[in-house]
Amino acid sequence: MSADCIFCSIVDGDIPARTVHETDDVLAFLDANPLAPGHTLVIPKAHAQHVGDLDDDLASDLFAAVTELTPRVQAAVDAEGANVGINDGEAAGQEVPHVHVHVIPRFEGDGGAPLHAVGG
Ligand code: IU
Repeated sequence: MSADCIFCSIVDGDIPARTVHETDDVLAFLDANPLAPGHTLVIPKAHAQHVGDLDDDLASDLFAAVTELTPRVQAAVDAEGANVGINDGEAAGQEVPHVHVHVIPRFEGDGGAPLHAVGG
């Protein structure tokens, strides 16, 4: 838990979120400003700012939740694919300093950019 971390407040239940999955160590909830229907964030409950701050067990638990959730999220909104990614560090666009994996459902012809469009 880190003071002033909005995602720690969500973990603690002090700020409401639409939870879609929870284990002892990981929480997944719907993004408050979704880029697509079903846009989900998967986070470690313990505060860590950068992916490099995660220990191996927590990184493994986090990715296990992502692999389990991604097809379920896609199915829930009838998506054909998903972008799964982490903005790590301010330079990469990280706005909330608590590691979170975006699972963003994608639809044929939705006009969104692929991850490899970063940097033009
Ligand atoms: P980023 O990778 O740090 O840029 O993404 C932060 C995400 O957290 C972004 O998609 C926000 O819509 C989302 N979010 C949220 O779901 N709930 C909040 O209270 C806040 C941000 I602040």
